[in-house]
Amino acid sequence: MPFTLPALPYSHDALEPHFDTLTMQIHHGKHHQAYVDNLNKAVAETPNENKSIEELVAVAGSISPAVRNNGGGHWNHSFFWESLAPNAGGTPEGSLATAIDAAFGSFDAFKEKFNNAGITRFGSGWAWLLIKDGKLEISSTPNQDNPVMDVAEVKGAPILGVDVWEHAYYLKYQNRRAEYLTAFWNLVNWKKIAERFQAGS
Ligand code: MN3
Repeated sequence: MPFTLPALPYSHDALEPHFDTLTMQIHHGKHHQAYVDNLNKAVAETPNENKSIEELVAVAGSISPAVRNNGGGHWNHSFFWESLAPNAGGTPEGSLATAIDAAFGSFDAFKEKFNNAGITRFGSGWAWLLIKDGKLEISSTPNQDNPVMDVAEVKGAPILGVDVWEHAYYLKYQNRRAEYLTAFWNLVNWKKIAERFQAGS
């Protein structure tokens, strides 16, 4: 079994009250685990079982729907957990703050556009902040697609993403996706996002 569920970089109750403990336990321990398990099944005894998750996701559209959906699910959730932290939120600093202002006008304008990408994604998917051609852009993807996939409409290097599947928020926020997104900003680990920005720009 080449892929395993990564441990969260904090405890399941660490993101309270914004993301509740039960949602985190099920989201990480059941949903993410299922993507890992189904990805392992999809690559078993194929030439893809020795590839890294990055290699698989880059060509996901040409392998199989199972690898696209479950490989995307594994990549996206691993990225998402690392994007969050307890006692986080606030605003970015330094060159990332400057780049956000340059691309979107202000931090508040950026947040509004990012929230809108999440709110208007019909059904299940993700909203992203990514580096494309040296500039910051916002996009959204359906299902478990992401900007590093060959099938993405907007391709680039993501530095922040948010899961807008109902399983990410339904227990606490029911149908109120906008409230979940408001809570999300209290958890964004801007130190990690800035590291990704430095690495990708
Ligand atoms: Mn999810």
